[in-house]
Amino acid sequence: VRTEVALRKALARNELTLYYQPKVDVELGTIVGAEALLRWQVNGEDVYTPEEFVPVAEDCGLIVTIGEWALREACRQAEIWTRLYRPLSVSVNVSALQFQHTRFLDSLQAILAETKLHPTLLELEVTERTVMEGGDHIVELLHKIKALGVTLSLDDFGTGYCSLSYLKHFPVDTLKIDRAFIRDVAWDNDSAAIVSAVVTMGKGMNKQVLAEGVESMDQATFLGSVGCSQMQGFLFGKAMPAREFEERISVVD
Ligand code: G
Ligand code: G
Ligand code: MN
Ligand code: NA
Repeated sequence: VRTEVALRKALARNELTLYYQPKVDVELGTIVGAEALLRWQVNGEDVYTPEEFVPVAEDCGLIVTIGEWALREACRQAEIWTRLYRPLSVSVNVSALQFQHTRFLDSLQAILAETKLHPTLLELEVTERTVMEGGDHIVELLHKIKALGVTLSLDDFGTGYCSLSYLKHFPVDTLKIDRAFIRDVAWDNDSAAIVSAVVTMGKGMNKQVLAEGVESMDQATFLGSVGCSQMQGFLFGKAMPAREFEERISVVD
């Protein structure tokens, strides 16, 4: 029953929660932030994965409400962690539909004001597809978001269908290299060449580069050797409940 009705009920019953996956900087040797990821749970058990229910929410438009909730919740949480421990950034995935909604910028500003999270500690993750299909006003919107101090990352970088030239036009701060490229990086020459080139390109363009899906030390070592120090993946931690993430940051690491 992956329907709109079921999703609405889930929202009303507070069955949607956010998990947090650590983002680390291996040069600094610390967790620098987290990516907030939606979970639909009943009694602590996942009922549907985000791959299953996010597309449904997108189709019926509920992603606007859900996305706004997730944004507020992630900001609220990051502000608490920053106040209790140290500055930690939070990355929130934003769907195309949510992004294109007329009230997105207003709601973003309202959430920042309400939660008092320093805007530079919020990163919005958009996909190549979202920016490509967004039309001319997307560039303007991205600039307005950046004017608030909020940072932008291109999620699943390299898997979209667009040309590199768009990178010149979209003011994103970070490239998140898709885990499909990281998977084989320790032994496959082509993957290694692509990743190395993306890191060089990103740095040349004054962007941060983060590798997703890092699962092994071999992968992390390779990434370090080509100058990519920001990583996310099972090697450092899966997405976890807020309380568990807080335990990770509250110990000196
Ligand atoms: O958490 P992973 O565990 O399974 O997430 C799967 C996918 O679901 C992610 O790639 C991401 O694109 C999407 N997703 C997770 N959380 C959110 C969210 O808050 N908003 C949107 N739009 N997508 C999300
Ligand atoms: O598309 P997006 O990157 O926003 O979503 C992240 C997805 O990647 C989530 O589904 C998350 O569970 C998954 N993921 C995160 N780290 C790893 C990893 O190290 N290996 C694999 N296979 N998947 C991961
Ligand atoms: Mn993401
Ligand atoms: Na991704």
